[in-house]
Amino acid sequence: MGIIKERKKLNKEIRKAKTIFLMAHKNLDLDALGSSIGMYMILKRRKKNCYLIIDDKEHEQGVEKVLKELDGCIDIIKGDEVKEHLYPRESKNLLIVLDTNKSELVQNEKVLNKIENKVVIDHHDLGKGTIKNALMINDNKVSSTCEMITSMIEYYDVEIDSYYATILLSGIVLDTNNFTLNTTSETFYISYYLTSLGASAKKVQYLLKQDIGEYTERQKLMSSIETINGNIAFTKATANTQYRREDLAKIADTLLFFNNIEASFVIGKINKTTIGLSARSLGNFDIVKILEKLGGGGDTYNGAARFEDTTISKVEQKLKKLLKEEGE
Ligand SMILES: [Mn+2]
Repeated sequence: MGIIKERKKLNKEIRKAKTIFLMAHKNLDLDALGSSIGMYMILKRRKKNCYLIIDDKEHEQGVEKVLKELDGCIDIIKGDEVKEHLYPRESKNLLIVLDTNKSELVQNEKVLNKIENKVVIDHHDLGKGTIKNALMINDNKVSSTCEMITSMIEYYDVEIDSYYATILLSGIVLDTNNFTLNTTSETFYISYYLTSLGASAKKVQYLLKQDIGEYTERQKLMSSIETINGNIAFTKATANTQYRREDLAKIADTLLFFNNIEASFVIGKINKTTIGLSARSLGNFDIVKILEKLGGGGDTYNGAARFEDTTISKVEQKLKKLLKEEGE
């Protein structure tokens, strides 16, 4: 397991630092937030000054609930406020980036230049835009960043409150879609471990609860699924509904559950002028190749692209043409 193998290098960075900033990806989800909070707890036990950087203006419901419940327990700052909290000696500051390795995806890209010592802890594939000059702790075989952080907690027997164990578990449940994707024996073991610390499955369910209206909107897309080349599932929204990018991604996740499907593509409007495309793969179909031709990108399992000033059907035509060529 990557993070345990790299623990000495990681510990060296942590030991050197007096003040540590944690930053995950934009549009925080429970894996990003859970792993950040888990890391925060590890660092607090080591008596470090710690700040969690959050610039998102809006949060999805689970994240919103956790942030409300944790109000006051964690030092949260904005990217712009990093300057005020830096330790005077530059080399004594450390930035830990969690649940992404891409510069453009972090909460505040400018922070990357403000702190020289950097560690990235992530489970997504490396690629174009991967943060440079950082200790890279990356394992794309792991279900989630929460799984990585919990491995550290277990290895060092860090005492954590059952509430934090619950948040870490919810990150794993989210990223594995209820233990159906990227789940290994280690994932189950780590989840068992969190449960033994008092993580509550019921509370996880509460954090991951969905909005009925949003669910219904998503189901609409499930009624027009097509298959392409026999192993690719495709669906698209109508032009009069706007979806959040996470919703398109959730539908793409769901499409992978059907027989013979290796990859999925979902198209929908994400704001007035932008069309979003979300793609998923079980790992055998190269979605990145297709997405890059469309101006987007991703990794082995997840990817996306966006299009301005065009229509859903035009994007659909482009995508289908590429997929057909791929199938020939
Ligand atoms: Mn994740």
